[in-house]
Amino acid sequence: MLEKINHLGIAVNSLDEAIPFYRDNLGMEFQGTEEVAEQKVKVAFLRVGESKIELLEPTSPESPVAKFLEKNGPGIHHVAYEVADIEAAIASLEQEGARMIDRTPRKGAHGARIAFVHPKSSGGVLTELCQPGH
Ligand code: CMX
Repeated sequence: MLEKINHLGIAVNSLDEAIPFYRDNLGMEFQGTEEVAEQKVKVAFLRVGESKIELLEPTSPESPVAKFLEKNGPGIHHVAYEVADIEAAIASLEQEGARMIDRTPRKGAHGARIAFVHPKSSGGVLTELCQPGH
């Protein structure tokens, strides 16, 4: 069902302050920024091998990432697994009893279709299914 890790999401207070560490100190390839209105975040992608790091800055106090930062401070927010058929992956997880936050896919960055599994049913790790848009 899962093809690979597509990206790790990392919550940050400011993209401008966080990007230089990943791009300049760690030497990752900066791929640009994008606002994901539906998720109330601005994101930056940095490539590492076949995976990516997604830095997440909230654009509103109601953003799930703003709540996360308030409670935990900056740090790893979610793990995103790539799937070829997101509807099938959601159906399979639900059949196994997982609690989906999104029972139908939403729009993510780069035209991807995404759906989150609730951290309460995935061992405390917010888990994203991600079907690339290309
Ligand atoms: N990882 C692990 N646990 C998390 C978490 C995270 N990222 N975010 C929240 N939780 C935990 C909380 O710690 C809390 O646990 P306790 O009850 O033990 O204290 C529980 O989940 C409920 O959290 P909450 O702070 O009360 O927040 P909400 O219930 O309002 O929302 C969640 C939690 C996961 C349902 C919500 O953040 C959500 O819907 N997330 C999915 C969407 C999202 O995160 N979008 C941003 C990224 C978008 C992108 O990548 O494009």
